[in-house]
Amino acid sequence: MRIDSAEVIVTSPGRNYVTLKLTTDTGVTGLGDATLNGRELAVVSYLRDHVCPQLIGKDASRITDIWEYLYKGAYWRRGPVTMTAIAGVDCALWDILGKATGRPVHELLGGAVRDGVLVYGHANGQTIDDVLADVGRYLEAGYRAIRVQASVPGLDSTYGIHHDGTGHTYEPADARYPTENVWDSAAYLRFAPELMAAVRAEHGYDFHLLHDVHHRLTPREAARLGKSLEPFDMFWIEDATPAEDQTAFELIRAHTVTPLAVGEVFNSIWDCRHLISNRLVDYIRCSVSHTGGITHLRKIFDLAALYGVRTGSHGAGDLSPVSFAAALQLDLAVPNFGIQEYMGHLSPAEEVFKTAYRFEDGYMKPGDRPGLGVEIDEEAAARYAYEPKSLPVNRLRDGTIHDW
Ligand code: GCO
Ligand code: MG
Repeated sequence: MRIDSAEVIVTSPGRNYVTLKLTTDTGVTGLGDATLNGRELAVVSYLRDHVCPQLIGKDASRITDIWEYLYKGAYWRRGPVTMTAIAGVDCALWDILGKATGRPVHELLGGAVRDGVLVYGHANGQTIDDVLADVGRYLEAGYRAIRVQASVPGLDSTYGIHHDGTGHTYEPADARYPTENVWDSAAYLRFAPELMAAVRAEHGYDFHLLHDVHHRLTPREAARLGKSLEPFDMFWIEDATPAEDQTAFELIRAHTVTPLAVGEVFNSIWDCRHLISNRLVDYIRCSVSHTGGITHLRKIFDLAALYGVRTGSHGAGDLSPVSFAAALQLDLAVPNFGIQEYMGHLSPAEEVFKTAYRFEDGYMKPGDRPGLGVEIDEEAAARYAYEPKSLPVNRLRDGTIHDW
């Protein structure tokens, strides 16, 4: 079973998605998500110009060998562009192996160790009342875990607060030049406990409550946040501080028992090793698409298992349904699974990507289609042309660029 063609499909059904499609000489096709939000075309070039030509003629069932070939063979290792490109190839190869053997990928990974994948949805709003109503909608829909974000009073706009009435939230998809948000950590630190208190007072404690800080605090501020949220029994606080400064987590850990999650911007096991082996985080949030695919993410999850760290993969709307399907296959098969983010996709994406997974009673079931369980409608994909989009930039009140 040799790789006969390798095509990169760029489509923008609501968000920009980059999909690698591999086809074998036996006519089996495999899909992998290679979307690097806001920097999509860098991966398109990496694949089209450098990787795709080298794949032709290779034995598609030698997944690990191809992974090593692309990682070690390029000389330049790691980094989001490289690891997203490799992820696209890796997931497409697992998809092919599944289809060729007639098995869903989780069976090839050792089989399901649970019946469904616990997912969390995104509730948010401009005011606490809006948030309370949104949390109510998620509970009504059967969610057992909910991430809660709200606009910080006194700030004109807060990243990630947007509700289009579909029950899903999406990050702003702006044009080439990013919008600029103003941030104030002191205002946020005063507000966050008030928000979580209101959520627990209104909806009780019988569901998991999560919150994302988007890397905005100093270690000391993050410690204070964790401590102030302890009464609200958080499932986690995510990305409390910029994660490249890894010893910072020692300070946070020393002051709070609120669980910590990190890793959506990581791209290899080397980014995770210190935090995991020193037990500085509770959940590792790497995604299949930005961390070298199923093959590499499995290694990260196995390392995490040694230290009692659980998984909590990134699953924002800027990861395509192909990525989400791949995440579910792995989530189902790893013993130390914790939770999976599920932001959902805008309806045009459902025209382009035909998925088999379904939400049931708080859990996601990947279904038993062979491979990853996703097909792409290329005609539909062609109707949604690529448009450059950027995430917003974050500045302090005095104009200083801030972390996010
Ligand atoms: C999350 C993420 C998103 C990111 C987005 C950036 O936890 O879902 O933090 O909100 O901002 O994926 O591309
Ligand atoms: Mg996040």
